[in-house]
Amino acid sequence: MATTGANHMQAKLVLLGDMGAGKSSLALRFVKGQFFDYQESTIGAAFLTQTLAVNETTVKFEIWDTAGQERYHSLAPMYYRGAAAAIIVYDITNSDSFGRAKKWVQELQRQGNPNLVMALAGNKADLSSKRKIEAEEGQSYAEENGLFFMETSAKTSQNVNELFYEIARKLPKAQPAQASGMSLTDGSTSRLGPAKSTCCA
Ligand SMILES: Nc1nc2c(ncn2[C@@H]2O[C@H](COP(=O)(O)OP(=O)(O)OP(=O)(O)O)[C@@H](O)[C@H]2O)c(=O)[nH]1
Ligand SMILES: [Mg+2]
Repeated sequence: MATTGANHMQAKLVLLGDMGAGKSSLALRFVKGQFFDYQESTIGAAFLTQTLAVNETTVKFEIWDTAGQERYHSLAPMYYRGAAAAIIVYDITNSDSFGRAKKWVQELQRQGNPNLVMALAGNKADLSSKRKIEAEEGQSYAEENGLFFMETSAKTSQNVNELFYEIARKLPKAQPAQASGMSLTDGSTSRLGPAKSTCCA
């Protein structure tokens, strides 16, 4: 089919959240379709890219996977400054990580970028027997603060692609093609076939 009218956009996206919440695992699942039970804690930050096709638009995500350890906190503004989107990640089995997520939301709100698309991800949804934070709690916090919410699992892939697609759909478009409808289908399967991926972490 003709590609006339296709738009291409780049979007800087930052992953923020407590150490161990699963930021790197979500990025790795999304970009490479991989998961490691023993994912190393990030030092500084890692950079990855992934391109998605949504409607008539191709979105290249430039993903900054930040380090959650407190000693790296002061670096965070370098990564969220100028970002089009932020995913704030907590671990549903860890109440402290939910508290830390709220702190990140507040910090981003203080930056006052009204166009920032913010998502709250309650990760490790596969560990339901160890759950400390109910989905309703994440959902209502997100609603009160203008974020959208999903529970995810980097381990099982649950909602990982969906999270990034939803962000892509919410990004302000220079030329909106259609109101809705993704070009890739079946959100229940793990492989949606992203257009291209690179990683230089
Ligand atoms: N069961 C389960 N384990 C997960 C999931 N996501 C991440 N993990 C595990 O949780 C641990 C921490 O994951 P990371 O992705 O390194 O977390 P992080 O947020 O990047 O941590 P920092 O880089 O230290 O900020 C690793 O052992 C992962 O295997 C998930 O969805 N389910
Ligand atoms: Mg990490």
